[in-house]
Amino acid sequence: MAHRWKPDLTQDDVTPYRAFLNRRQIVAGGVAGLGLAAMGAAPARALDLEPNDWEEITSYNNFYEFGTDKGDPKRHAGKMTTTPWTVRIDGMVDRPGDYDFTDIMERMTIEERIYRLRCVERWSMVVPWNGFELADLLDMVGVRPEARYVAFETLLRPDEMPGVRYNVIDWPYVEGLRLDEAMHPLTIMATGIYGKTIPNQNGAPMRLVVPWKYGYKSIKSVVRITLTDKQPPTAWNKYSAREYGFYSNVNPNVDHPRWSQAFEQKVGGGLFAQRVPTLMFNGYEDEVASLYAGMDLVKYH
Ligand SMILES: Nc1nc2c(c(=O)[nH]1)N[C@H]1C(S)=C(S)[C@@H](COP(=O)(O)O)O[C@H]1N2
Ligand SMILES: [Mo]
Repeated sequence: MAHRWKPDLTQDDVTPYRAFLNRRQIVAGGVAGLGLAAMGAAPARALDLEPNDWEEITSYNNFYEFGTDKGDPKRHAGKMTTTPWTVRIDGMVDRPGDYDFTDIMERMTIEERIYRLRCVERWSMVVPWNGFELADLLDMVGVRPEARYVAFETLLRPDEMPGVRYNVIDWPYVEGLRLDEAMHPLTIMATGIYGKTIPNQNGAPMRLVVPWKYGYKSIKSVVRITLTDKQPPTAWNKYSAREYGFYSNVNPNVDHPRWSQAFEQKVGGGLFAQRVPTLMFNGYEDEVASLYAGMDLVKYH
């Protein structure tokens, strides 16, 4: 890949990485006001990359196909059949078809990516995903030059999904990305957590993860990926366009119409859970801000 993102973080690296950030802070303090500002270097932020534990990640979920309670996905998603699993990849691609999940896995490089996850509801987690870059899958099928967007669709199987009898959203759950967002090296299809197969409640056998966007963009249990030249409809935008835009980049300065997005609370931590400031692009500003250069992030929220 031309611009493969260096997976700088694995579970073993989190502590050394923190030490590195602290060193950067010390260095920054030592030359305050002189070279760094001129070089345009931002002060180092100690990003919280301490992974949540398995229990937290797999029992506090949003997967409305199984119910709207945070515990419903774990309670009910066991019913979902994930083998065999085929993903239809179609639209503006050179090699459209129904791709078997096991064949996809044989061709992809699985990496560990420790990412922050920020739900629009203001809770957050850190998840050690395993997965592959979406760009690699798109390269496998060959994206045609006229494609501009990627549309995604979740499995819809009412007899295995007790939540879909309620018309909370318009099933199937659908999502979409601009092609450059989809090809960005931070964008992955996750197939595991903590080195284990991804549990059904987290979106087995493969789900999108776009760490700089609100969690609802990270669509679970994907069965169809369509390359298109039109901005695709998205589930939460259809529900309320005013509240949920197409872009949905994490942004502490653009409030949800019904609540501030300036702060968040990490799941876990019990009584001591702290409200912490939300970061622009969820802390991935250096990596992704250039995708939105010159865009009005309020209008295109
Ligand atoms: N198909 C589908 N995908 C979905 C959802 C959903 O209800 N259905 N919920 C989204 C929301 S709101 C969030 S915050 C994340 C939660 O992912 P997690 O349960 O793995 O933490 O999944 C997203 N993907
Ligand atoms: Mo969410």
